[in-house]
Amino acid sequence: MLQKTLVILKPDAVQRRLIGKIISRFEEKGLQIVGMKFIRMTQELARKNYRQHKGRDFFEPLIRYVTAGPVVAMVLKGKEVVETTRKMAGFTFGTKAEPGTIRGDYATSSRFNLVHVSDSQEAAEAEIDIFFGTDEILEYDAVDNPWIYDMSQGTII
Ligand code: FUP
Repeated sequence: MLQKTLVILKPDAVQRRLIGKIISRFEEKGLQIVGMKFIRMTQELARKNYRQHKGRDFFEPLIRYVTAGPVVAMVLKGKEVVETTRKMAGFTFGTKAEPGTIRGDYATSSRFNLVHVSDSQEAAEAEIDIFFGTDEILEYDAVDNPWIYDMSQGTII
């Protein structure tokens, strides 16, 4: 069974012209893009997506950051995709993120950290609903999946 998660390439990723590199990492890992849009995050979307942080001292600066320019919102599909994409993003703060992760390789700030990635399956489902209508998720056969996973026994290994 394959899961879905929400990934957002934040305004610093767009401004620093890193979106191609970041998307390539997810593609090369074998994850499937089933939704993607280039949008300006509205105050309403930002406040909804980060509602769990309301009241924290970094909440308003965070909202200013993610609404400051266009973002790429994506729905990625894959085996244990929430865990995989969290690992690929790396620790929240750039200086603490492991090299080899997106933040570890490209971020130094404790706020401007390039990507948002849902942190649980429940959060992923709720966040996908915030940014995507059901008609904007495109389910299609990934023809290379039988070589990304061993699907020969009816399960996805
Ligand atoms: P993450 O799941 O790694 O994106 O991190 P959090 O959900 O804890 O935080 C969401 C965003 O708030 C981070 F991406 C950056 C911002 N943030 C701060 O600006 N300061 C903090 O101390 C913690 C988070």
